[in-house]
Amino acid sequence: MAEAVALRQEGPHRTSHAMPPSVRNAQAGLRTLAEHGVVIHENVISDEFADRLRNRMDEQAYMERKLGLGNVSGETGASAKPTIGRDGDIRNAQVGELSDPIYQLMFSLPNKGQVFRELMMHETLHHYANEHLLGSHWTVWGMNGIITRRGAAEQFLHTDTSIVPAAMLTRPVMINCFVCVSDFDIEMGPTGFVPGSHLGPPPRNDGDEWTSRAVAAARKGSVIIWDGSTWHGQTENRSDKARYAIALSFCLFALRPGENFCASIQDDVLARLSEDEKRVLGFETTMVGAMNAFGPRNAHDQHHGIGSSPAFIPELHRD
Ligand SMILES: O=C(O)CCC(=O)C(=O)O
Ligand SMILES: [Fe+2]
Repeated sequence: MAEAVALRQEGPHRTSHAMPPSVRNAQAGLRTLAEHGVVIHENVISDEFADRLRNRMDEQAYMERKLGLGNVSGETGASAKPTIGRDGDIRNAQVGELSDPIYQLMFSLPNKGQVFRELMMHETLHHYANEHLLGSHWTVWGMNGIITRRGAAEQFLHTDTSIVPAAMLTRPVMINCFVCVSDFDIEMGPTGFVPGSHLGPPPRNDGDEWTSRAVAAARKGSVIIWDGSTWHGQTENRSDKARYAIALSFCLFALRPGENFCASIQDDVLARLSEDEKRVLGFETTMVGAMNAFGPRNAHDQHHGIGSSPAFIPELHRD
């Protein structure tokens, strides 16, 4: 047992040979994604944009720790066990915990800065969602920031669609656009993949969660795009450089998004969202197929779907 743990931390499951070739245009990227379930699209965002994202991540991460609100962990963060639906032993930072953690996760980035909302609206990423999800109406599933440093361990392989019954996974339902805000050197714990696994069943977690994985080494500004059903997991960070990533994923509108933005967008953020941003976050209401109707919670509430009446209509009586 001790030996197995040591082996995992060494990362015996890595191979850098089997990733499909990287691309620089979406047409090639979509073909690769359909065939292999994963593709690296280089140079999607500029260095300047990546640096703005990184600065905002750094400040937000620092303040979340300072206030005791940060989700941090030691080396087993997001790797502790192959328990579907849980993130390992992630805990809240102690108030004033200012040292750089091995692993920090920030949920709900659309609530945490304009620069994240700018990324959320990126045309190339929307193009991938439109095409890979076969033209179906989609919404943001989640948008999280992940920072790993030396010591972050290899994560069990998993799929992001484990919430969807496997029998329903007969076509793409989710796409993850994993934005490399820093370089993803081979030693920095880039995400590892089992190419082609999106076409087969999910892991059984009987040991197959440690199947050999191809490592997606990438440059800052690249986006690693995968089908939600592709087996993947972070590899160990054995470098002195921090790995910064933003996981921006989109799912069919017919699924309930992981971060339920219609419920969780903060009031002052909602007041500043454009109609397009609201649409992408799932606030659109349409009578054709996807009702998603929800009205205001009181006469002055702005928290309601767009595209239908914002009237506040409580239970009414004649007298
Ligand atoms: O941090 C990583 O490399 C993988 C993260 C992940 O599994 C995800 O965002 O779904
Ligand atoms: Fe994942």
